[in-house]
Amino acid sequence: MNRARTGGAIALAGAAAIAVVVGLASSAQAATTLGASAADKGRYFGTAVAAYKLSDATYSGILDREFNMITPENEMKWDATEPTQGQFSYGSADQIVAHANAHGQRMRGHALAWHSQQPSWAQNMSGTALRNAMVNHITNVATHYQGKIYAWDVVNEAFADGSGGGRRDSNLQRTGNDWIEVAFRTARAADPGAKLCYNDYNTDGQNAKSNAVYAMVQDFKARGVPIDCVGFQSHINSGSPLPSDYQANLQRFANLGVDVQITELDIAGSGTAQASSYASVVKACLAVSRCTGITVWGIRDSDSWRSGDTPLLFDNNGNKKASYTSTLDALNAGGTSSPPPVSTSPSRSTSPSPSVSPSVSPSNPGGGGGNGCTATTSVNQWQGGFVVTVRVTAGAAAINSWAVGLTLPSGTTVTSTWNVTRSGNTWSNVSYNGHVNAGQYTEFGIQGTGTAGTLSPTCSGS
Ligand code: G2I
Repeated sequence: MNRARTGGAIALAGAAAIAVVVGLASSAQAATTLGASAADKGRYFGTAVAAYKLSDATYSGILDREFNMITPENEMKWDATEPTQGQFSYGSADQIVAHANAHGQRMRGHALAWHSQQPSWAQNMSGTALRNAMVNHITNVATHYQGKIYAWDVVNEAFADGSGGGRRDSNLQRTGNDWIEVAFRTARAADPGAKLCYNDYNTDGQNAKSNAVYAMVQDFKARGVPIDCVGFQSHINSGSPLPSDYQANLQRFANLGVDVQITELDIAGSGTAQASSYASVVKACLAVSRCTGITVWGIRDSDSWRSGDTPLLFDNNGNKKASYTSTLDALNAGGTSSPPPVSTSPSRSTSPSPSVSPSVSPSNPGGGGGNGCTATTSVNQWQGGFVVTVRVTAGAAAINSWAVGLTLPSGTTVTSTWNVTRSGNTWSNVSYNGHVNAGQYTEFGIQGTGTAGTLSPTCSGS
């Protein structure tokens, strides 16, 4: 990419894309839907979906024809999934996931930790209680959807607007500056196969806010905090216009070693101007090899959270707008750079990288002979609470069951566990994770209050 020219070029990109594609549109090869065209470029094209609209035939007809990625607009948020503390409610979100499964669409999960749309019980919490509640929430929701989510917005909108470049004040922020990395580590432990994203708005160009996010991502990558992607919401309107350095901004994040995604695109306006801006966004994403996909924040204008801005690709009756055509044409015309690796799931192993947690205590090999295993622990400690991730690695032969001996220090209380059954100080496999191939590993988690300290796990396998 020619960075120096990006600023000027992008304003013209939309019009250029429209012009270029007049010819291509009639070509036999041009894809005729957004999802198919994006897929041709190794990307996805998604939309936000509201569960209660799925019974609207016009709505679902467009959804299933055009889109191959779905973000629940509200159904996976904290207030929806844990309306009462400890009581999880997945009905509407499950409905969307079932729809996606039935129609070959993938899911973006949105959003595990956010200052907004918290249930009232969480809004009234602070300190350790809130931190523990957040960890428990993330663990439960990400575990419920384990294996079903392409990418999670783990943390949403944690940075302040304006020139300060700092964190947004919130009850979560006041639990300690490390709340974001704790959220990411917790999500990784619960669903190791999901890409983990930080998502925000007003970060679409280079500014104090995006610089602050950039510094955080850089720091996370340097310290091994598990982050895989950054979402750029891209709610574009006259007060928040499409920045001239949109593509350059995506590229600088991609250069940090994360995927970038356009996560909530809508553009106020109409006609050619709106169509041109949509094409510019598409062109920018296609020009950044790690820009893996685009999601628009709703289907018809009437579905939008800002319906008065007519910001989407279909009119209130479900007819394609000029912006739809410019978007499809830009997708079909794109592909000037090498596409990102095509995969339907993250390319990592199904287990988190060893670097996700700050401390690792090796264990004694257990069992002996060919059926041995080792257990190692990674402790994520904050004031008053912890998450221990225990990794069970099979030795030279596969094992069909395992038991980890692990004694937590006095003064600790276990508040939740996952992927494990406990009997005193013995932690054993559950039905689905007993079998571990030679040299491979599985992980389980323990969340508690108090201080975990240095742990010395043992392992026996059979
Ligand atoms: O605000 C636009 C988006 C900004 N980024 C994060 C997104 O999660 C956010 O989405 C919007 C939804 O599109 C709205 O539908 O988030 C809003 C809440 O912050 C959603 O609005 C809420 C209304 O405020 C509630 O009164 C309503 O009960 O939608 C709820 C469910 O319809």
